[in-house]
Amino acid sequence: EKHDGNGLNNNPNARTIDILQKMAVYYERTADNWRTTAYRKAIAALRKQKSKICTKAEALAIPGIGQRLADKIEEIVSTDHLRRLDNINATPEDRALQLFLGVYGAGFAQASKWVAKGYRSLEDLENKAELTANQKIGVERYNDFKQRIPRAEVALHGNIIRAAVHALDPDMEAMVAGSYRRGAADCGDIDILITKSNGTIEYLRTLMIDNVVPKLMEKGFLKASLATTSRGDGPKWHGASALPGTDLWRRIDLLFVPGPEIGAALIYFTGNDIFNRSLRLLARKKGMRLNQHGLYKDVLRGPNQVKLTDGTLLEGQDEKRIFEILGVPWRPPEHRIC
Ligand code: DCP
Ligand code: MG
Ligand code: MN
Repeated sequence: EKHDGNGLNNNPNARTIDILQKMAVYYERTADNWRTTAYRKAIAALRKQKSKICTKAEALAIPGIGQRLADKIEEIVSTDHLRRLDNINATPEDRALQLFLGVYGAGFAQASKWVAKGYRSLEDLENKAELTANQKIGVERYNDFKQRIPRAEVALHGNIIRAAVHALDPDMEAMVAGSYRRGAADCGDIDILITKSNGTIEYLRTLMIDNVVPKLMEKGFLKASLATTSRGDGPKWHGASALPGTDLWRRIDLLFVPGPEIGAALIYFTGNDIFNRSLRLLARKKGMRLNQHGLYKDVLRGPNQVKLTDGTLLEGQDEKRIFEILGVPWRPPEHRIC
């Protein structure tokens, strides 16, 4: 049975969750991490409830829901509405800010600048603003990128990438991760892991960036390259793709992973992000460290928990084994929603 990737099937609190979700999205966009986390924790807790939570007292009895959230839950249930959500869209400036925050690559700072310059619409941005190449794409394809991608279509994009990758190297693998792997009925973007059991990151990257990506651009499947990063999270390519015969652009992310790291990378790229955070925190509490490359022990930390050494690799390849070593019961991707 497929769900929305966020565990919302016939949930008695679906309406409440829907409104809290909108608040969470708002806070996420305004980079209010503290509130975003509080809302998402409350949403996760509500999802687990078997009955409808109607009063503040009922809400407060649930771990992970505090006073303010409990007030809001009661307001939503009793009025079928949340006034705070209306306020977010109260003025033309607010509405413009919300609109601009949806432009790919535009953060809060950029969106605020556009508002301050007096821009109020996408047309304003197109006609008056000085846009970077990526921002131009973000504006032109605003309505495309905003749309959810049906699960079946995500699979088709995955198949095209996989076929292209196999044509060059039959030992290279392409796996669809992200919300798709969590079983979502529709996804915000397409997340694909590219790996080879004995392939280095450099090998994978070169093959993809110098061969597969240009070829798929030429074929017209890939539409634009939006970002390539190689630091921090590891080599990643962000771009856009569209199925043959359509002009609906989708956001697609490719992550390159050497074989020995595939288990840790699968955990990372399957998410969700909150689940990842809690798993990493748990590892830390047990004196280990989990990142997208592997699970490590004997990580020396100095004052303020600053990491002094990388530690010894315990496991990177086997996803299940990482759960085992952490002492966490195996959680299939569909249940990795926090
Ligand atoms: N990820 C993470 N921390 C972040 C961003 C992402 O751990 N700050 C990981 C977990 C995500 C995965 O990367 O599940 C893919 O990121 P997406 O932003 O594509 O998120 P999802 O695929 O989970 O959801 P969506 O359907 O919105 O794309
Ligand atoms: Mg995704
Ligand atoms: Mn993504």
